[in-house]
Amino acid sequence: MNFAENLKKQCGKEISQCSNHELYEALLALVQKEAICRESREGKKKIYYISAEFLIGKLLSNNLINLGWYDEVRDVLAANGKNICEVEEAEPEPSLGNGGLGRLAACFLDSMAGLGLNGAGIGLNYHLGLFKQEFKDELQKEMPNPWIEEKSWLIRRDVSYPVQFGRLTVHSRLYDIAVTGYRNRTDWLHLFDVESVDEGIVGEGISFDKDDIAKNLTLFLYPDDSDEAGRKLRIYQQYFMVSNGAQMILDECVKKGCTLHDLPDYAVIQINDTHPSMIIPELIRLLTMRGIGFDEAVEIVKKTCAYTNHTILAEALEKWPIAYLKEVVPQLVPIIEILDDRIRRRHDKESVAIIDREDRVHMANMDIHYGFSVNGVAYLHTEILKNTELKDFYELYPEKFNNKTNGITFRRWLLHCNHPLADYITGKIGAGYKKDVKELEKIGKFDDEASLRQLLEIKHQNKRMLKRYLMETQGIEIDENSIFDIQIKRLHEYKRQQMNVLYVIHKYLEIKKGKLPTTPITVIFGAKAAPAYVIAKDIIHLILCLEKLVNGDPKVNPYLRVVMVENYNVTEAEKLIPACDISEQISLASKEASGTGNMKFMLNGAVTLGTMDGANVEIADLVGEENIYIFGESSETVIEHYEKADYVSKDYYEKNEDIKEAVDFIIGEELMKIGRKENLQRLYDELMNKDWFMTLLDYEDYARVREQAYADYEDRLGWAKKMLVNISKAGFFSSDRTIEEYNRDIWKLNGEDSRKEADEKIMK
Ligand code: 26Q
Repeated sequence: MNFAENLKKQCGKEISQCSNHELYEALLALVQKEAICRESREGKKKIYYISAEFLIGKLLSNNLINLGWYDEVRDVLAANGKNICEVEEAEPEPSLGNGGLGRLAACFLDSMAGLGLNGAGIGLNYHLGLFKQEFKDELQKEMPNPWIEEKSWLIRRDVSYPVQFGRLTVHSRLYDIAVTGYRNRTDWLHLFDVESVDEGIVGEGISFDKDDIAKNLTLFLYPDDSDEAGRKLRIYQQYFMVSNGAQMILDECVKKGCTLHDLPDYAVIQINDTHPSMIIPELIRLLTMRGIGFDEAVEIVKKTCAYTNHTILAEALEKWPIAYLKEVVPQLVPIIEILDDRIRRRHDKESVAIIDREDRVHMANMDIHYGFSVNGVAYLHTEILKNTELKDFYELYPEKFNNKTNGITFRRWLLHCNHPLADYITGKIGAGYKKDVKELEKIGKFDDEASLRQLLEIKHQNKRMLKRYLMETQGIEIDENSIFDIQIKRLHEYKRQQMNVLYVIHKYLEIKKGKLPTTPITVIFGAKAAPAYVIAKDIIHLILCLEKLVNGDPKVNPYLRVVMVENYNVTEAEKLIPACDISEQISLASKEASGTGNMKFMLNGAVTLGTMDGANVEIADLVGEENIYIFGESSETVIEHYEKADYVSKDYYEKNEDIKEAVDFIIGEELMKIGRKENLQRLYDELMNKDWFMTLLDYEDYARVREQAYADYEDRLGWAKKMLVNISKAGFFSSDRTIEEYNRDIWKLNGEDSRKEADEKIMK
């Protein structure tokens, strides 16, 4: 039976008679059936990637690409008067992550499956996900984001474990999502859930009873942790995840013949930041319960667990009061105390202790002592960990430290999200780059005028598509002939959206004075702020007020527009990134561990405007200084400012007239008429009196370099050449490369374990 007939049978009626949602569900069923047929055979050793977040995005198209079905499905739908893009729209986006860390986990699963590694993801099935962002009165409102429909990618399994919290025991339920490998076998994402979850306890917005654990455990991702009940709930979630994960891992290994003494030959566990760190004491506990001596259990765990650090922000490193742990997971406390005691006997530096003098457990410290590998996520990040942030640990265990520069899956971030560019590349260099990204570099040779003009035309086409999308979904009007200057990422002061805003204010004032940009500019933001992060929400308020002011001013809006997209998520990113000209990566040097949006933009032919931070450093290295716009102080200088505590933002305000004008504008008449005094004044005060992330330090250089980028844009062919170099050098940032490095240096699954060769034969 051919595909069209198959689909028709699945639908139970003519394809042309189906709604887009019916077609989505029918395709889901067909894909799921095929994915199950391609389930991996178990090899001996397996990598378990455990993470509180998997920001997987919509799955239909991605799976169609990985199965090699995409073109056929598109054509069958088209032949029946249906548009595959509209069918894609019918799928709800799972919102199982906050940002970079969760999206990275999703890219890694795609690459693991694509490379045929014997691996799985372990996480939680949050019913309402991360909140949905709505704008009302120029403010962010948080709403629940129910994403699980009756028919979904979740497959309910017959697997359940007891998880004990103090006096309360909860029974889990496992749901699996198939991770289809590109032209390869299927791996699984295991998401644990509790059946007693009750969406009915959600009140206004995202408020709910934080104490009713059986009903709220897997309701939301990271509920507000501004109060004690919220923080405790986070510990409940973390322990629920790791206890289920650990029980499942041990069961799977035993089934394969593992005696538990030889666990490291069967399992390697990658701990994604400290959120799953309790798996260390939990595994020790479970091993001792199964008859292994404590000392040996510790040694086994040490050889099984590896830790990835994603942040250098001290405030983001998890430190749990031991009193909370005593309440939620009393069974782990004696184990953690022994682990701490052993470290204290061997080392007297307070900085490497697990339990500090204030009785807080430093999760990262436990990972470093009791895991065999510690990695950062970009070259600079790992260097800062070794030389500054984790220096005392690096001195103890230099052999544990290694760098794994992040990557992105090209299946989603090029083949799926940018068909015109992918087709163009295939037309020039063939399809080989889809499996072996090293071949992408070949596109760099096509720098003749005709080819460059084609590249510009593709960008223009993507800009038109974004224009249409924003009009249809948010009623926002933009000019496709303007420069698209985009900053999309979580809202955080260190990422410095506020610096971008100051520049926008400056431009607005210039235009008002009659100094007009040669090409109009559209500045696009997309960002969610944590519900309890007051200043971040003030920055959103400022952006929304500015959007209203600028776009509503007929003297200004032909030259400048500001757009804040609502509810920025993976789906929005897929529309925004292919249309971007200038990619804003402007974090304070030393603060952004890596960034992965920067890689997605580069791959799609945007030019980076950024600081020497995170993976920007590696991007700059690869493309050369003429193909990137770098500004700002170096990480060394920034770190020195922190050490000496000598940065005074007011000095910069007073020295520079443009800064003064832009900062004052925040509490000036025009914005006050639109916005709320309380929020704008608070943000102004923050910038003037604190500015912890040194916005004003870099502003002058930022504005200068941004002007330079706009000036260079006027030479369209010169610009297209920069785009081309960026695309051609992006191969390094494939997550396939990253995963190969993880496997080579940390996981060490051999060909036999990962079934790679055998499976490659099958999949041909
Ligand atoms: C911690 C304690 C309490 C509540 C929440 C948290 C929490 C939640 C999420 C802490 C951190 C996160 C997420 C961090 C994250 O996304 N980090 C990003 O990881 C990317 C992948 O490595 C990097 O590219 C980014 O630079 C880094 O910011």
